[in-house]
Amino acid sequence: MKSLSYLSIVFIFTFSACIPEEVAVPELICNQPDYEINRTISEVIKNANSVVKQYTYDDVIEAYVISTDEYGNFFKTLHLQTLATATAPSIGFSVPADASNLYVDFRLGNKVYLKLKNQYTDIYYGGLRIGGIYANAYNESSVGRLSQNDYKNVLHPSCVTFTDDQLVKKMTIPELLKDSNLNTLVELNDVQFATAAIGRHYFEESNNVGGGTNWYLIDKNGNQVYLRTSSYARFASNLVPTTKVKIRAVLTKFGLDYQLAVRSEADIEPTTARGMPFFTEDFQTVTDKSNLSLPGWSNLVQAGSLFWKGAMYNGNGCAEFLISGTKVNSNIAWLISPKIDMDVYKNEVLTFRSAQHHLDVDSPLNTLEVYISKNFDGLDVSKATWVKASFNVPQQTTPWYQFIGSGGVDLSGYTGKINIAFKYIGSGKNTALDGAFQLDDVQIYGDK
Ligand SMILES: [Ca+2]
Repeated sequence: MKSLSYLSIVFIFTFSACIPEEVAVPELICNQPDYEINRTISEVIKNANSVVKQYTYDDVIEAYVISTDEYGNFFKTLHLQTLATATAPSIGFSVPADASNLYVDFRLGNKVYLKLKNQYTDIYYGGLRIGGIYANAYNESSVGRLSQNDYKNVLHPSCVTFTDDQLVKKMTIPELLKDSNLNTLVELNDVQFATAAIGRHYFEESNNVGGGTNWYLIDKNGNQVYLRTSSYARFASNLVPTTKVKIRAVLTKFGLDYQLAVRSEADIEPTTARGMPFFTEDFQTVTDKSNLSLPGWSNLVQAGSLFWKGAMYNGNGCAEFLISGTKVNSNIAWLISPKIDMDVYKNEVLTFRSAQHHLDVDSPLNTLEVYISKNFDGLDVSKATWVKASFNVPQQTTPWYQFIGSGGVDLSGYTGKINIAFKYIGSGKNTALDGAFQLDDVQIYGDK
């Protein structure tokens, strides 16, 4: 993918609406002034925090434009980043500005100077914002849009433009999900839209979360990240690709959710045929806070009296083991899948996602374990032979409620019918061992 050159942008903007034929474009001369840089973005970030603050020094920084409002998926916000060096990854930030068609002056890849004096900074969901000031109805202040009169005094385009290829960072989903990547241009390869998105549009009114739709992109290890598309995106009503894709996007965050936003549909490049799970459970039919009861699944207590429950968080259903009520020494409960036939596909790989909250220590006495059995009778866990599988267990340092991919659990050695068990271990009495675990998106992929 190539960013548009200055010439072609001016050409499209000026002529394409009315004249379809090619028109000779006069050569354009760039004569933007250069400013002396005396501050780095990392220095600005170091001095910013969640409380909005006015910037009092006469400082100038430089950064490169990585977002565009040309295709409607970005609106009144510019995302900019530094150029990565051999020792320092790129650092990004956002600048809200009360202006439409920002792309005309601030083209993709364009180096922009920012004059910081008297502007405001804050850290919002982990990302630096530079802009004006905004006070809400409760008189709480935060960074707001630069005014229409102001933004051109703060943001100064230069004559230097880099390509996408010079600015983008290729990474995997686990590498991606960090605040330090916010507002930078990233590329994910070998990912696909989650099953729930197939046959659906980028934006759907039935899945409208604050003016946009979030669909999960998933990798072969069960890692997921949202792709967010605004209802105003020009491609909002197109269907999402059914293949695997290579995707370039800007990483943003809302609350706990990392969200990728593409500049245009061209950022989503179809690659190879998608992997199709032959077994999936997304827990969307669970009832919040009720003992889990799904067709074919077993929910069995080995110690204590608590079962796995259904949980709903912001519309996402998952399985959860949460210690509440009776405070017994040991809580152990097994959530066991239906029988899965391993003779239909080859090269089977299990993936799922799990999260923790209120976990105080990384201990075998408060954890989630996964087992596979070929001889579970559906009733008695102790009579079956269980083989433990290793996966990425959420750690105490994993942010609460943040689902992480399990990694691929190789099931290719199994034949016949198997059950997969998710075993919770914890203590209601020892409050150091009463952390909760959540489970979602159990999938098994295989080749025919
Ligand atoms: Ca779910």
